[in-house]
Amino acid sequence: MSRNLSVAVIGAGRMGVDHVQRLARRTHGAEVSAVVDIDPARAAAAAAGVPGAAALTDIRAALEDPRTDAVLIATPGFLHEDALQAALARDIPILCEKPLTPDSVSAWRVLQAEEKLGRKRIQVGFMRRYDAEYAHLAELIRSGELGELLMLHHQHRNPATPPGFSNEMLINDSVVHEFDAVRFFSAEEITSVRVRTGKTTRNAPAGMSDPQQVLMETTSGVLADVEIYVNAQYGYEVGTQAVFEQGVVRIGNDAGPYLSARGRWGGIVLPGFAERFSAAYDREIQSWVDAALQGDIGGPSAWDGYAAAACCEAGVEAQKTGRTVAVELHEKPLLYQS
Ligand code: ISE
Repeated sequence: MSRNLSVAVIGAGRMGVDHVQRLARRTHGAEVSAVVDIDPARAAAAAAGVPGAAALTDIRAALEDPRTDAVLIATPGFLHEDALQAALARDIPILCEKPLTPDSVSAWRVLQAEEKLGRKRIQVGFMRRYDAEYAHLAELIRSGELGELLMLHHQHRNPATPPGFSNEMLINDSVVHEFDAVRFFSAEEITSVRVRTGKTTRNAPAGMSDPQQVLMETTSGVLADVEIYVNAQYGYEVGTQAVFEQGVVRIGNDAGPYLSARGRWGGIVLPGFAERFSAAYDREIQSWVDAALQGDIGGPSAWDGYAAAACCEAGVEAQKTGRTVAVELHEKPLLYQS
């Protein structure tokens, strides 16, 4: 394909608007063919000022447009399956914001539809894999330079949560990133999840336990724990300590620059995920466009999205019961074994 990849962005909420600007202004080889949203005013506002971008209210109109080469799905997770099935029917490249779908059963239906095409078409929006520190840690693990990976300690702190954010969303919307991170770092499946709740911050909404501790184990016995704290107040901080046979690696502390002034010193803490992972989102979308222009797809696959959905289901059950819950997965289809 000599020309730009012409992308229809589905969903004009916060992530959709962000991706429209990213594709139009910061991604080489891409342009926006349409912005689709059920609210015509939101679609028009998101498409405004973007050359060639039509404002539509129906994904099928975007898919029927011969200009559309690919779709980026940024609607709420419960709308993903319909959009994915429609885009797979067009057999075009798809970037689907996490989650692939909200549950493993619907995720498995999407995998079966993709498998029928005989090739991968879906990349799932686990953008942390494109964070420079995450990529460096993954390379260190693969190199074996520090011996075997033994444990992973994650801190995932949000300053506050939007209205309606629930206990379940701590798992499905937030810890889903650590489920993917542990699978990415260990290159293994997660076999069990346990969730512990304890003393709760007064800054959490009624009924929410915050912070929570999520414990997981992988196929070879790597132990991972996540402090998920979504009303931490002070800022947005996502860090990981990886423990090896011959060393420990720490990533995610926004060092700054360190400032010494007015009798104080310290680094900076960013206000939110959009700032902390801005470069990762850019790399993620550039990587997806580059691959799509070559007729390929890389990055987190629909299998990764399905496995994360299964981990979330186990996590929510563990959160509700206090028990350690096994993660149940189908056998991995051949398409996803390479
Ligand atoms: C949010 O939806 C995200 O995806 C952020 O990356 C994550 O840090 C946050 O906890 C989620 O609520």
